[in-house]
Amino acid sequence: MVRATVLLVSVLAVIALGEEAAPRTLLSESFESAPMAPWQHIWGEAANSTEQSHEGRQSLKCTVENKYGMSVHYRDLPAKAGATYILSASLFIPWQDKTCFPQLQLCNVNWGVKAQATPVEKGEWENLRCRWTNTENLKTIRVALHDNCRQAGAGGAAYFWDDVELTEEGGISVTPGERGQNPDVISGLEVRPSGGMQVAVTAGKARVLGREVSVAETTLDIAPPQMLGITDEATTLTDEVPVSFGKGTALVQCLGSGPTLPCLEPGSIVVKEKPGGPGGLVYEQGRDWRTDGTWGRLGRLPEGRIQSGRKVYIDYRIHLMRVDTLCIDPTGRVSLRQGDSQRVCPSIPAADYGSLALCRIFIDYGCRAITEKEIYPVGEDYPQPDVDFLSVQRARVAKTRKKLEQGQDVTLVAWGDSVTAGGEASRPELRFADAFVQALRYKYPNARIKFINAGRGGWTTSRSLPLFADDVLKYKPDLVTMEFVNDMGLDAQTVRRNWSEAIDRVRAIGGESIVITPHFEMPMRMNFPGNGTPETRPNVEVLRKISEEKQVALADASKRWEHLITEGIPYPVHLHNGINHPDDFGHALFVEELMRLF
Ligand SMILES: [Ca+2]
Repeated sequence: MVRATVLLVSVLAVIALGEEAAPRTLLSESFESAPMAPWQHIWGEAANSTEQSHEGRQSLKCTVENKYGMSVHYRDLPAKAGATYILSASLFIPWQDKTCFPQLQLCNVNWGVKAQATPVEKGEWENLRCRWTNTENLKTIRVALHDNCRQAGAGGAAYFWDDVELTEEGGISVTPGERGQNPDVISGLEVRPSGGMQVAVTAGKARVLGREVSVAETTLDIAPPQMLGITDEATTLTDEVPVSFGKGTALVQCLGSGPTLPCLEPGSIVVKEKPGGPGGLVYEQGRDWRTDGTWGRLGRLPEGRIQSGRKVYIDYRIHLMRVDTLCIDPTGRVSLRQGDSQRVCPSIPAADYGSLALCRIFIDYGCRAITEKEIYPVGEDYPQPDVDFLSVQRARVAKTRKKLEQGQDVTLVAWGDSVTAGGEASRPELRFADAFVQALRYKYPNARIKFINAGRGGWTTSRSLPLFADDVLKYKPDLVTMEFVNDMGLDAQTVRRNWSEAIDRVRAIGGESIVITPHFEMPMRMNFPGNGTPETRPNVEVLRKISEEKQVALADASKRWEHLITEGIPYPVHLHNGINHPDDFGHALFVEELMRLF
């Protein structure tokens, strides 16, 4: 009875979520210009042509090769579990043509046909249409325009495609910033806290290695969080009042790469006159020294018993963080892959080959028991942005893209704060601005790109704007990327004024701009309500609005970070300084969002 109820509830949940999603266009291609995103092409020839068109001036002319009679032109698109796909296209087969068998198909990535439409007309445009529901939870679907008759000697037969459109309706999707739903779970398999450091997985069914497996209800022990004790750390306390991560005397093991980490075990600090065990004075908090409790920073109280400049010895404890991955193997057994314990950036253990990663458990600093907060179901991948939205954004950097395509000189300035400057990629070439330029160089090998990094650590637009002429405009940039996570603390009006001014001044010298929304900072700075991580900083929405009003391209990194929880990734593990600087993975996310525009 219990199991039936769980099953019914999950089925209803899927239906409810499915009904919320409006149909959206994944692909709309009229072949009027160079393809916006890459079509793949493996047999025969295909090129935009003015010989025939259904709508507009051009269509895609496909010419069959001779050896096997093949012509294959295709595109892969991300698919959502449970969604229905409707593919349509117009096809023209000339009367006089040699025998050919063009078909419109929806396939998986191994060319397994899921739905297809075959023409009956010759000598006039015909609309083909097919539809398919993703009950197999494919992650990718392939739209194929092809002739696969495999008859030798068909070489030269040609036909024309136009107005290819793919829409998606329904499917599992969640509100941004919410915990995910694993697309390979068929029923049950919810992971819940089960008291202390235990989790329970409810019975259910999953798709593992392409097969349906049954999983019995399972309870698992999660290893306790690791804590380290530090003894006799010798230091000299200054009188600076300890505040947050930057002021006061730092405990060495709480120091990250610059600021301190909030990894101190509260109440664990003991400040002593002498190292070792008993003997010597133990100084009192509030009388001899003070701390703000969280950040591992101390200060001497001048009226206390610690003489100025005198060495003291400190004992304290710090927490480490860890991510475990809960897996289901092909026999339906549930197991746990335990991750490494680190002060920052612990790795996320992968599932064994052939096993399903069901859920991640995030053991943050100070975790004492598993609650809902620690449980991160592995859900769907980040969806591709809406095709129409992306095409609008791409048009806003059209001048730069054209110059890149034509192999001209292009000057790019990255304007921003410490993150633009590179904090905290492990190597210079992994800083997002450098990696973006490198990606452009790979994509446009003939272009000559001059790159200037105008990132200044700790600065906001208010502080940077007075130097804008010297930092940015004097290079006469074709393109300026703008990133300021530090602006999240400014008031909305100032953000609006500063960014508008910067965009206007770039435009006035004929340049284009990209507004980059910031990555996520540590949860404490984001004020997350409940168990989700929705974007909470009002200035992010202000930036999106400015990009719309000013008609400049948007690279929405914030949206990408917001989705990490849905993918089962606890985003704080990608903050290299534990506070506000992304690691290499975080920098790569910026590059991905920027490259969507090129
Ligand atoms: Ca057309």
